[in-house]
Amino acid sequence: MKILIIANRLPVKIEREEDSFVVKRSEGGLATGLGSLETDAEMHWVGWPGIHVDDENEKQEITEKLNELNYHPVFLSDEQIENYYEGYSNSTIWPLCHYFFSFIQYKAEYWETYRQVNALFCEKALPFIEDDDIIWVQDYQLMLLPKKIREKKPKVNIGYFHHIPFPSYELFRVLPEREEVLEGLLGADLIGFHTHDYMRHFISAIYRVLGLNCNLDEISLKDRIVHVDAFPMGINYEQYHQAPSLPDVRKISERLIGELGNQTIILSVDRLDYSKGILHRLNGFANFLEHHPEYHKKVSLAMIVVPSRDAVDRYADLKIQIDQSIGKINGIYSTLGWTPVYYFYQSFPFNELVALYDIADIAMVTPLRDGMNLVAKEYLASKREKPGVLILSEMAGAAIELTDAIVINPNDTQEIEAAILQALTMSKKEQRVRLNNMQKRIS
Ligand code: GDG
Repeated sequence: MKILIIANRLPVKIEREEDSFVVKRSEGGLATGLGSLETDAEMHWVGWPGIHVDDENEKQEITEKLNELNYHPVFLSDEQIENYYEGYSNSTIWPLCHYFFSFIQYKAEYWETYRQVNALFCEKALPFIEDDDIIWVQDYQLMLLPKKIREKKPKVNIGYFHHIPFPSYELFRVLPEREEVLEGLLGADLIGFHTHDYMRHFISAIYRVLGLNCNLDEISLKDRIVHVDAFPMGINYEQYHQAPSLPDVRKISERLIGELGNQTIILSVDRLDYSKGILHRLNGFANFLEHHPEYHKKVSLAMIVVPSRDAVDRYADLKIQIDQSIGKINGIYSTLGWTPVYYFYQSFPFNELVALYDIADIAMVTPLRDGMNLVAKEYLASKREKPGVLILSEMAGAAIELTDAIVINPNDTQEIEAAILQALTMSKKEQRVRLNNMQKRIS
């Protein structure tokens, strides 16, 4: 028996360096979460290696490199990336599942290519599948895959996990391909979501679109039963909890503290995405600076935005708006010795990221919608001697578990402003109590 994870992306990406290829870790919640999975079973991955190559020899070279790690690449053409990944996945399904109704784009070629690429993943995975294997399909890019695998391998165990929210039926129903998408998912034996709400929405869509009843958490089909359940995704707690005491991380933390002096640091870490509420957060911080001059030169926001999907117009536009908003805040408030917003449009190595978690007094995680949000959990797990405060959006799946955070509505910039003040004035004792409760929960 082996476990075969099939995801849009492999947990590593291939990059061209001079005349060879190098393997690097990919960022993102899916890679982090599944990378921490501990199992004795042999584990394989099937997914896109994050690079476009046409040359068959180069494909062969990459395949051999990845096969050593039990990774099996699915190569996609530029056109497939454009229509399946940037198109149907990220311009149709992503805005739909994150309640950005007016951002949804419907194009026949998006859907056609999505079907074609799901079939391609099936074709590439089949040679590795044996009847007693566990196949674990990941996320919204591959919703048709469970059914496709089931048709070829009726006996195999198939799980599907949806990493993003599943929207209410009233929104889901707008999708022209709603029936085929749901039927695709029902090819799985077990369908998992982060929260009971997403699960409930899915069950209601199954009933309204396909007319199928769900008995508690079971959907009875003609020949088999599909289970649906909520599995709030966690992190490798010990890895994050121990990391700040590693000598290499300590060195970075000490350097940062030396550079920042006794400024209070509010940390924000997201992929570039309109669902993450980055502009609202900046507005909340700008309001805070406007109304609380007593905190000038004392508090800075360290904002990390990890480049993502910038080939999609919406993302490119968002990047411009973020640049402008930060430019405006720094333009108004900066002094020679104080920068209100430290802005990084780049991804950091793990050690630097946990050093930032370690030294940050406050983390602001305020997505407009988020399936779970692992950054919130990582920040809490990394806290040791020095406590910290988490400001968390009620629209993140994580808010269901992390009730000791300062929970806010991310659309309300006044509430964000008030939360910053509450966090800044919270006693260390209260910070410790809240942190302990949440650490207990996530560990
Ligand atoms: C999707 C769903 C759901 C970020 N910046 C750096 C870096 N990261 C890592 C974080 C974290 C991951 O990326 C981000 O995970 P999130 O969960 O916050 O968000 P998404 O990428 O949108 O993930 C989300 C998740 O899937 C899992 O199901 O929680 O709701 O949208 O692990 O640490 N890692 C490094 N440098 C960075 O600069 N090394």
